[in-house]
Amino acid sequence: MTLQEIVNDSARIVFFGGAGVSTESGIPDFRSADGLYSQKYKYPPEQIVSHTFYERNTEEFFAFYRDRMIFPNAKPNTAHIKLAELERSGKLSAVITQNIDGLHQAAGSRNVIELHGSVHRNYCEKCGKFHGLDAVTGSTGIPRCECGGRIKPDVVLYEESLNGDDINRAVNEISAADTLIIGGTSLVVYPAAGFVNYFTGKHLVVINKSETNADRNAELVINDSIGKVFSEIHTE
Ligand code: CNA
Repeated sequence: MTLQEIVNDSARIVFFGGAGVSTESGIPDFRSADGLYSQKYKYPPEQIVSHTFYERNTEEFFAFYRDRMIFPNAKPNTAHIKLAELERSGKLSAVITQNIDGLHQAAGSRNVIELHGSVHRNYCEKCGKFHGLDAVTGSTGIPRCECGGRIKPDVVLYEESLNGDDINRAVNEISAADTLIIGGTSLVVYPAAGFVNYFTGKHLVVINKSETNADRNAELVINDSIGKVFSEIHTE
């Protein structure tokens, strides 16, 4: 079956995605050749985005975070827009993303499970008050709350655990899906990557530029740009 035929045959699609969904919006991923992991920093990026690094080198964490992880001007691309259309047409029940950029909501998707949090939510470690993205973009050094506390982005760093409600929602959505489309993810970051194993539905599709662990179980594997692939999908 083609992707279009699979979409036509589905009533409850779940999309599970990662950083590759947003590269066509100008946000670099981690593991592509031009991704953050192949760029040179004083510390390896995977170390910088860890809880230990955040605690020990907070200023350097924020320098990297502001420079390489926040893209306030990025716009949703065709993949984000088509996924929102599929939800509106009643075919798609949830988008589960490892991304922190908020572009699915910007495109109009409503049921979005952000397994790794969002750059748009930030909270004071002292008084708990929530702040928007401007608390980070509009400050220098370590962002501070009015109360003097440190403001931490509500994103899941390496060594930190995922939110339990998000895990339950993701597992429930994937278990209830008739079609799971995995796209733009290397599928190597756990526990998120393991959630796709809860799928027991009809059609498993992978759309990713490079190989993934899910390929061998998939009915259809498309090694192409996700924006291009989604631009060819018609919603009914
Ligand atoms: P990753 O490990 O960087 O993998 C991305 C995958 O997408 C790779 O396999 C690429 O081949 C593939 N890819 C890249 N561009 C495209 C494209 N246009 N079309 C199809 N495939 C493409 O990223 P994962 O999401 O798997 O890793 C998980 C990390 C990355 C999560 O914790 C994220 O929070 C984190 N991250 C998020 C963002 C964001 O929010 N936009 C950006 C960078 C990193």
